[in-house]
Amino acid sequence: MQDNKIEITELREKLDFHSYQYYVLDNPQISDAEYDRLFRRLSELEEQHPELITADSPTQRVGGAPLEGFNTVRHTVPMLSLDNAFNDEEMVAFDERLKRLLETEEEFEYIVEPKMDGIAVELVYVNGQLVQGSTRGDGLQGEEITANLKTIASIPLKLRDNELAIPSRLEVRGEVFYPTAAFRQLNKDREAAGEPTFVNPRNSAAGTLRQLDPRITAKRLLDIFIHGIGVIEGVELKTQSDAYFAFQQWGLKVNPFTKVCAGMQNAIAVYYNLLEKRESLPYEIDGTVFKLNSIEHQRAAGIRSRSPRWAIAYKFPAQQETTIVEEIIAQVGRTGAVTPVALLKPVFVGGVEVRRATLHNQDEIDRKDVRIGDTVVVQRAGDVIPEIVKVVESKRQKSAKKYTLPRNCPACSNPLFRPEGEAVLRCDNPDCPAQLRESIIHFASKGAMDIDGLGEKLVAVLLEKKLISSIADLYFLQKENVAELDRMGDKSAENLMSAIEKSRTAPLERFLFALGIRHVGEHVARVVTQHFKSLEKIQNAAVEELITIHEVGPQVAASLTHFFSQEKNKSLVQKLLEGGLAPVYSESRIESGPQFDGMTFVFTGALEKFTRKDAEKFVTDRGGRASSSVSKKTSYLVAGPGAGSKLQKAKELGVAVLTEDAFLAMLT
Ligand code: I6G
Repeated sequence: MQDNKIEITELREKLDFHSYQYYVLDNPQISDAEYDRLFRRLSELEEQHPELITADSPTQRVGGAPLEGFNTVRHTVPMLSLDNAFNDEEMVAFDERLKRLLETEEEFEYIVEPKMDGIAVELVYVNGQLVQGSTRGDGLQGEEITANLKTIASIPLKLRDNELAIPSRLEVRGEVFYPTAAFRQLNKDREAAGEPTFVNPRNSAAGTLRQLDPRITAKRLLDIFIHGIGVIEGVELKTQSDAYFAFQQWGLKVNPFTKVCAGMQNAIAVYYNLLEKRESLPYEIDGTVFKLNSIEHQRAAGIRSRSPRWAIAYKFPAQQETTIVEEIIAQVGRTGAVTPVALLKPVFVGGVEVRRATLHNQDEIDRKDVRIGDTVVVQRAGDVIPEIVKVVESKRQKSAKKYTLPRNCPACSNPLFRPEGEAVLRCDNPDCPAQLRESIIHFASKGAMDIDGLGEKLVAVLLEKKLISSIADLYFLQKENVAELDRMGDKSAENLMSAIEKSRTAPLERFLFALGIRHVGEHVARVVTQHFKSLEKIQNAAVEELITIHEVGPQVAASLTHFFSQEKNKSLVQKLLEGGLAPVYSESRIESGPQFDGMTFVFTGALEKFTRKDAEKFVTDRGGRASSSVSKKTSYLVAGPGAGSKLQKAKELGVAVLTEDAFLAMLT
């Protein structure tokens, strides 16, 4: 019995430690399998000795039977909300207001952190034990959701005992959120099961926390960041950053991007830095939160009725807005895919004007029931084409008109077809003028041949005036003819001619991408080029050899060989070469300093010291390979803050993990 008790205690300590390493520090020390083995052993022992089960045992995260409903609990100290600011001027005004209030001209220290788009909750620890968890509710009272919160692995059931004393009572506030990858998987699973999907991670986090059956909550991989104190007894803290340090000591998870800044201008710089990182974070944030760092200053500033005077949310531009669908058109892409596109009443989304949004295909139009004239919610994220999230049904007018894709290509009238297993309609006319126009636009675009000044409009004019009728004709254009076009003139024509001239010696990988071969994006073009090193070899490559290249699968291989086997494409390449196009394979090899031949690097997390593209170039310039996935062949994983599953996999496989600084040190 005594032995069992000792083993149980040891197992709980081990599991707590590894759970903390994995879920709070994002720094797993053992494999999932090893963790499961320890967990099973503990469950087994507790089953044999139920009298030894304690409320804070790791086995007790997933509670028993479903609840009937939630009790209401009163927060000891009201949970306030935050005022919002939307531009730098408002932030400066906030800073000036505080200086006046506290009668000082000295710069304040601010603590800045991402504002999670999640659900506010409170956790109550008594003598280190989690005794209660609740939602914010109306700020004064919320719903008691302890059983659900206990299922969140990054919430400690008992505070970690470190050098720092454990407060006799601690009430902390935080934001529960759904990590983006887990959210996508959840929706995928729900769709497969025929269940309604969630609109966004925030809604799914809210729905999950309100589950009456904690076993369902446990299956959803929610996470939390702690950011505030309601009550603390027995420990004195001087600054907000001291509080965050203490949270971490006690095993509570704090956002790793939190920064202490001297003065408002430095704090604003952190806002812009996080705005840039927004897309690469593994969760959604909708702004940043600025707080006075000094707790004495916080006390002196005080609170209004619902919000503190010493904190403010500096919101990011919204990534969703509502607007009206003015028209739906069928757009023919360069590969012949016919996509419905909604033409929208122009609206600013996330600081960028949006006029069109993709509707993907007819199934999508039908599923979302989007009609011409509807008010819709549009969303944009990073470089992705804006899309329609949903229709605002309450605003639907009687005049709203349904839309069905045409049976014939809108550009060439060729009958459209839907390949088996695909959702899109296609035009397979090799001479379709829309496909030609789109391929030329793609050819000239930035990531491809980067022909400055040759955009959509000019391509359309050149085609219309019959100055070109294929991609290759670009290299036979005469300056005089271009200069005669409306709104061109001598100077613009000269600029275009020199941009075309420059593109004659574009890197081979960009030329391969510019050809617009299906499934050959920038990354694939790069790995294929690095393997073959010459256009001729790529043209003659066999499927068998192509599939030996890491990251080239049968689909890509088939697409490449098919493209270069077509007479039409062979003569296109031939004519391009005759027009003086001479794509160059340059290893752009840096021969001095460290060399990475035979090594593969993977970059993950939100890199702070360099962009992913630059990092990959550092590696390839020195003979190494940059890959997007971790495998046994990976030499190094370079992990920035917020690294998740790739870091975990690297640890499991024993792949060396580098910080950004360690990677930079390798280059010198
Ligand atoms: O709603 C909130 C989100 C994040 C907050 C907050 C926060 O700090 C990072 N902090 C305070 C003080 C309040 N609400 C009231």
